[in-house]
Amino acid sequence: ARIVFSGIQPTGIPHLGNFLGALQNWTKLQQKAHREDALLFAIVGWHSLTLPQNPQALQVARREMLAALLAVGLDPKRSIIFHQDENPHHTELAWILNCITPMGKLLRMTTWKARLAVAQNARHDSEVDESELNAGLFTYPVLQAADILAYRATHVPVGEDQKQHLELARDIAGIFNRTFKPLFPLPRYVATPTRRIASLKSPGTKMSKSSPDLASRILLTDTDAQIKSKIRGAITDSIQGITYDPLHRPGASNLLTILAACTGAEGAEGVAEMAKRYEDKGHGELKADVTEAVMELMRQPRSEFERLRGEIGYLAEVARDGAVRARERSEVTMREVRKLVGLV
Ligand code: AQP
Repeated sequence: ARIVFSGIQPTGIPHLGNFLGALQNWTKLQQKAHREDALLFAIVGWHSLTLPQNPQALQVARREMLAALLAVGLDPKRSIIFHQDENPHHTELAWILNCITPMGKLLRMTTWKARLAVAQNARHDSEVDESELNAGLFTYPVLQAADILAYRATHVPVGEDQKQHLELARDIAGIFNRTFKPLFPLPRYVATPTRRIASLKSPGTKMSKSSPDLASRILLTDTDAQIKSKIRGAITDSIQGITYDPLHRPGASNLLTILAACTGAEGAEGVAEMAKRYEDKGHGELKADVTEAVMELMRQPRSEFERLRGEIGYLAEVARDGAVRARERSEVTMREVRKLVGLV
């Protein structure tokens, strides 16, 4: 049987990138799962604290992310949907794993290096060094490894931006297994069929919840009019015709990726096929079709989300039940871990 685990940070309303790169895939996995498979989807509040959060906003975002997971079709009867921060086993295991993880491996994480670059840009100062970043950012991937290993997950569906973290989780599992006793299966990366979705405004970077430019992302809550205006304003280029060339034509290529993903034309082949269809067409036509496809895809989850976000009592109930079921499972792992490291 497979044990599937994935997570998302409660850092705001999910966007089209989260939807195509993660959430939609989770729902598909749930549909395809065998009866004996376990599925766990966590809202990872502790991870979100690695960047400054407004406490009131975080409280709302946490609840709304749960509403979003239900709105895209995750079923609390089938999947364990829970708040990471309501299961202390994650931090307990993270500490133990911290103590066997070489610093050198963490220093090589591209997310860590990227955060450093962000800090340098924000301060216009290339002299800013790692010592000024918080330690949580540095050990972020260890907490992520603990999230996965606490359930002895076998399959982890995440966007390709998370692949390096998953490789680290496998490394850490291997170190634990060799140091103590084989306990953790090496979790496998389950690739999303969709390539990373880029920002509509700076298509060289990924679409992100935390970008200050609201026009750079399409939110689950956007109305048809907002979707239309954001796609109309997406940065493209002035080259005639459409080709898929992410390096030289990132904007147009991103629109092709979105269109392919929204219409179920999966993987590189789907995008190539889409590119062929538009080779003699203009950006205007491509944008109009992308708009239609995105509106169509988001319609149902958006209305479900709008309905659920006010159901505070129901959401609390789902969270409570999810946390109990998650803790039951991770307790089994933690009993073994404590015994193996000598903490009994
Ligand atoms: N642009 C993207 N394209 C495809 N997949 C994406 N994911 C995120 N951005 C894209 C996938 O969404 C899942 C949850 O991500 P997360 O909440 O852990 O945060 P993140 O990866 O850091 O994404 P954001 O939206 O950019 O959030 P902030 O701005 O808060 O950091 C992951 O599976 C991720 O791969």
